[in-house]
Amino acid sequence: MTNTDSRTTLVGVATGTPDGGVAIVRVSGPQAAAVLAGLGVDEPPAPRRLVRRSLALLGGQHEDGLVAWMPGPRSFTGEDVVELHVHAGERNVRAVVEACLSQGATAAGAGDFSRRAFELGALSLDQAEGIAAVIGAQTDEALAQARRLAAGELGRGVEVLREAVIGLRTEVEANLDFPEDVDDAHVVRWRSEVSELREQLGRWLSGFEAGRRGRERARFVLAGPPNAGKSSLFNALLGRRRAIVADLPGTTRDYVEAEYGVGPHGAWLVDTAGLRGGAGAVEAAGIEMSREQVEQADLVLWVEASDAEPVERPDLGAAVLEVETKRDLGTRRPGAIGVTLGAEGGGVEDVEAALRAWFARDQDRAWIGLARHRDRAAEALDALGRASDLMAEDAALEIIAFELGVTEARLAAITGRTQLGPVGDEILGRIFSTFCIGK
Ligand SMILES: Nc1nc2c(ncn2[C@@H]2O[C@H](COP(=O)(O)OP(=O)(O)OP(=O)(O)O)[C@@H](O)[C@H]2O)c(=O)[nH]1
Ligand SMILES: [Mg+2]
Repeated sequence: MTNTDSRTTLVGVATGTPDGGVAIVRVSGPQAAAVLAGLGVDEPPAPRRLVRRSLALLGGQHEDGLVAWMPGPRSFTGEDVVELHVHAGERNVRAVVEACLSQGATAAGAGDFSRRAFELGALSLDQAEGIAAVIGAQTDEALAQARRLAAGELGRGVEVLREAVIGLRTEVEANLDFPEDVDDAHVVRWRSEVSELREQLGRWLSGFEAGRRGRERARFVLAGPPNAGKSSLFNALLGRRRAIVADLPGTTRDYVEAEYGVGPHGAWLVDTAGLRGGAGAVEAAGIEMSREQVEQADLVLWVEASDAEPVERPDLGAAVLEVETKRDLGTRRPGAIGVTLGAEGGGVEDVEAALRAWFARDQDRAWIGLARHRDRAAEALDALGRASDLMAEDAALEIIAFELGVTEARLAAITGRTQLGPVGDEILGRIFSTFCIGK
């Protein structure tokens, strides 16, 4: 029997922080009450109440814990669930898990509980992915998007669209027997519905990158000629002395990176060696690294000092924010964000505001779909495009209905509300194996 077989009863540690005071051991499956009885708690407590019980472990040991009984289907997995709240600590938790195993439970693998929840219909696939994203979130914005996903926001939108496709397909199919009687007005309406659906899907897809940028850490790379004040600006943005500042051109050699928060967003701020020709071997190696960093940047902060000879800016590829440092010594590029670093400083807050604006610029288009959702949505859009072309060509209704069926299946794959063949099983395995054990 595998862990995904619903006849087994799983046991796993559900709590995430190793340094907490309490750990929760979760038991889920048809034998959950029997496992609990095996620990000396003959009667499950009243549902969804935490009650104190003494748990009989192996070797005559006892653990004083809290027990929650959540009979299916009103539980996380949809099955009978017992949660044991016990003292944390690796050895203690292992002793409790071993006691459950000795009562016939099976050790849960990564994502097994969530997979059960999905298979029993307690969670849709996109919601399960949202839970994994909540656990993996590295920034506040990533967490906010993950919570929306886990709450079913994406899935609900997809279902509305899928219902519309099903409705359309049903109408087309209803006319299969008498295609010669299809009213032109019908076809016109079908075409306009398809075009609305395509627009909606297109909007989602065009918002994917904005959503991704919002939740992932952006790379902001400081680049420019030597001695421009890049490291000074880097330190000023971070609010601490992280990189060496000196009036010697060529001070920074290795690039320096640090985590940098912009409101709810996360970023990496990267300071690089000043770009110039004719440098010695070591500095040249640093310059090579600078170029690599610039290539990977989401945004380059191009830094030049107001008192230096203008340099030809290389092609930077990414979006560029122009910054002019040493404004206390003059102004040469009025269009750039002016900064003066040091005691009489100013302008750093303008750079910060520009970085906030960089994140904010596309937040209203942001879509919370993950890469897998984007891929299925793109396939749905393709199929819908083919349906639309076929309608325009007055093609046979069968093949129009077929493409609408493909559209529907691709949308259904997002929420997982679809027939699961062997391929579906493999995909589910891939998704749930990225979860942590106990989820
Ligand atoms: N007057 C003035 N001097 C500044 C300002 N910002 C930086 N400096 C000075 O300019 C010199 C170079 O600063 P860095 O921050 O090390 O410059 P960098 O661009 O990192 O230089 P490299 O690492 O060599 O590429 C230092 O002596 C700084 O104190 C400023 O706004 N005004
Ligand atoms: Mg430097």
